[in-house]
Amino acid sequence: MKRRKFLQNASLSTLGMVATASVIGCKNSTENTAFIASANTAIKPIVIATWLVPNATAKAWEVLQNGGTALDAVEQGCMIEEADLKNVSVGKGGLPDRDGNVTLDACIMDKDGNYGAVMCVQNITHVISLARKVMEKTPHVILAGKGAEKFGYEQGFKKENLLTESSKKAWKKWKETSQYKPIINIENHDTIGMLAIDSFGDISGACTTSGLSYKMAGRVGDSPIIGSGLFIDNEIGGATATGMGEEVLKTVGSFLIVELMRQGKTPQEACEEAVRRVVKKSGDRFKDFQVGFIAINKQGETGAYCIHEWFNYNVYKQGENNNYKSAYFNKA
Ligand code: SD4
Repeated sequence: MKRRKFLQNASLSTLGMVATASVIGCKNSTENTAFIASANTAIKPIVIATWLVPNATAKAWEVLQNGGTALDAVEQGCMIEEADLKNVSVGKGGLPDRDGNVTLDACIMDKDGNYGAVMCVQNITHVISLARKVMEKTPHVILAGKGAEKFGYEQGFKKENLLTESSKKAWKKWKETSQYKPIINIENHDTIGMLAIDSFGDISGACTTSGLSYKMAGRVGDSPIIGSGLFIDNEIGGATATGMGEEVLKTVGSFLIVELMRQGKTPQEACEEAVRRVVKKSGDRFKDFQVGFIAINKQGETGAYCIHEWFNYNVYKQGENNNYKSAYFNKA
């Protein structure tokens, strides 16, 4: 409940940046699609990111406005959240696994379909940049754990303690019961997935997270996995996910959305279809987890959909940085 209040207040507090009242007010997917589609056909540059991350989208926008590439924009945008100690789902300050270790996952994908990822990395804050190094400087696409960390130091990344005092306190409190039951919109919240189109019309995307808090040691979610947490096809568009990674992985959600857009669906329709797929596969379990997707197509049209209310996302386009409440599946 606390978190829900925060989201409402936070959305309102960004109203200074929000130009259109209907942005926050949009309740269902039809309204959402109509607004987005009419407002931003063939718009570029543009950046969209999961959750309330106005500083991250502002950074990406700055890069794009200065003629930078979408790849630079998504990397630098994500780095803002990785460095933000208040974001307990990403980078430094991320909540740890059940052994008290902060382990990070990230991936990045460029306009040519190149992809780089790191998973289960400790002691390095900017894993999105490390993922980019894997993509650009190695013959591989994924490095995990100690090997990724070693490569990071070779590339000049700093060794840092990622566990803040407050994360440590939260972990100690959690250990009192050690009950693992991620709470919708709270413990699976704030992973940043970001998609951008630059002024050249090219698309790139990035995704970075500390994963689910109090996960088992070694657990990896959807975020660093191509096609699940992120997928880009520069001919079609891109998609990225947040929420219960195990469920996104089982439907390869981001790839599914891009393929649905290839078949002619709008980003909104594609996100809705992917969420319905996740829900259908889960039987009744969907009541206990959140999954949210955002997507963009080559024309700069965007879409978002989630299972449960209160997923939101930021879009920076035409000089305006807006936070939108996502349409959602579970109206019960
Ligand atoms: C994961 N999808 O590791 C991530 C968690 C997440 O906001 O999205 N948190 O499963």
